[in-house]
Amino acid sequence: MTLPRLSAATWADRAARGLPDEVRGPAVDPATLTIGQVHLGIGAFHRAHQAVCAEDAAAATGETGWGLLGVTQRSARVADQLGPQDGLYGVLTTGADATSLRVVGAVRGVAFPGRDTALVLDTVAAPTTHVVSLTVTEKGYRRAPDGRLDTAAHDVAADLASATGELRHDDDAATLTPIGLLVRGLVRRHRTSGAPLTVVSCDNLTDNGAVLAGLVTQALAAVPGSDDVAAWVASCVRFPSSMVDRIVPATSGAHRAEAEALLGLHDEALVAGEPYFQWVVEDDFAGPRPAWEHAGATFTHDVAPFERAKLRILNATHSTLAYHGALRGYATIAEAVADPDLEALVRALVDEDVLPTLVAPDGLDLPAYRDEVLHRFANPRTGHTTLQVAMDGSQKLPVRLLGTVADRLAAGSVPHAAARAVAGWVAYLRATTTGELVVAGRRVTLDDPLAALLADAVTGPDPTDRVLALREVFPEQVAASSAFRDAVRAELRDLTPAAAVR
Ligand code: CS2
Repeated sequence: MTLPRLSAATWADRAARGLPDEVRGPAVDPATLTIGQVHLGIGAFHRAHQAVCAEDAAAATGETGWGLLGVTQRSARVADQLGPQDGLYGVLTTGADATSLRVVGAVRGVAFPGRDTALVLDTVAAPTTHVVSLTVTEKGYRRAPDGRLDTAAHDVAADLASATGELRHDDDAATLTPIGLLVRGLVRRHRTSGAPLTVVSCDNLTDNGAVLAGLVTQALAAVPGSDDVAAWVASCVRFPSSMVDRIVPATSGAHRAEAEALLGLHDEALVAGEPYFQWVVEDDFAGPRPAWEHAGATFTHDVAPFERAKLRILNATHSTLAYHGALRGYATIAEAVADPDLEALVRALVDEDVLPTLVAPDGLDLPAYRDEVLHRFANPRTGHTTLQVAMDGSQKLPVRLLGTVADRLAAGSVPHAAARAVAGWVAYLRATTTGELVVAGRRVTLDDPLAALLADAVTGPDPTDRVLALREVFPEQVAASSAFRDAVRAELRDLTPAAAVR
């Protein structure tokens, strides 16, 4: 039987007929919300995290001015999913023992820059918009190996030209990158309302606020005639850091079946996530801000210790389980962490290599946090695949793992567990390049923006030196350590998929 599609009308009808205990609707009437925040990168993570928080905060405070305009980056797919559903979508929360579904209505519009550039820029510029937030993934920031904006890349260069056009009111120029879109939106805001604005990065980067501020400054420095805009950004635009946490896998057929059974409606925009939610935000806003603290977020003056603990404990062990797990043929993170060898490896990584590099944020017991993270990974109902976490390793490893390596080397220690984690990535690169890695019956190919470079580096005997010499990935002090290279080489010797599968 084909179910009716979720929309404002079908939802109202469904709610009128009575809902099971596990299902609830929007916390506020979506029709009452007006847009006060633009979100760049409206993927599954945003819909399961910041959008839920926005809605709960609106419900708690009665403030109706914080509805969201979501912007997709790559394709119009999310716009096509949410448009016919009046912006409504379900969030399926898959706890170890209980499942629930809530329909969220905080997203009041979805735009695709290829189609709706003017709408996005006008909304960023509108004085009623106070916040722009981003989840565009590590690679979305378009940084060169030196960490600065990659102005030599053709899409970044095209966006700088488009920002130059914006100064001259050239409304037809397209934008290709999230940073380009943001910069162009800032140019328009400066020349129209000039109202203060807060830009919140929600990506897994160290000091994400400062990184984003730096990229915007570098972009404007490359746009002739934008000095006034740069001065306005420096004085009227804030870039607080934030640490976000919720495990949100790609929505699967099983999630869809479960949601449809609960809701009785078909939802093209469904997302799924674990029950855990955390958002630590630097309290540094240029103008009004949403009261996210009423919806589970924490405001603080120093996000750095939370961010560092999360990246170095959660994300580093996640990636380690992804590569080593995939090499052992495990399809999910839950299966990988249930393997005693792999659990021992990630515990050693945290205890021996990561913890010595961290200062616990106030009120956080780091060993307890480690245990909680591994417990979350073990939830078999999350369904997060090793291959999803394994993608984009060249962008993720420097942030989550190689800072630990650099700090341990600087302290005079060779981080052996981290070397084993890195060797897992190199073995994964090798096995995906030769085509010998098969997970869940499927041959795995490498999903990484630097795939060609990485494939080249792992081809031939003894790839360790060539991979560690990639300045796009490994910082100088790590690449220069012969002790670390030797440790990775030694670990790599035992790591082939064939040998690893039990
Ligand atoms: C994961 C993260 O895909 C990945 O690389 O490590 O997306 C992780 O699930 C989130 O950061 C959890 O908050």
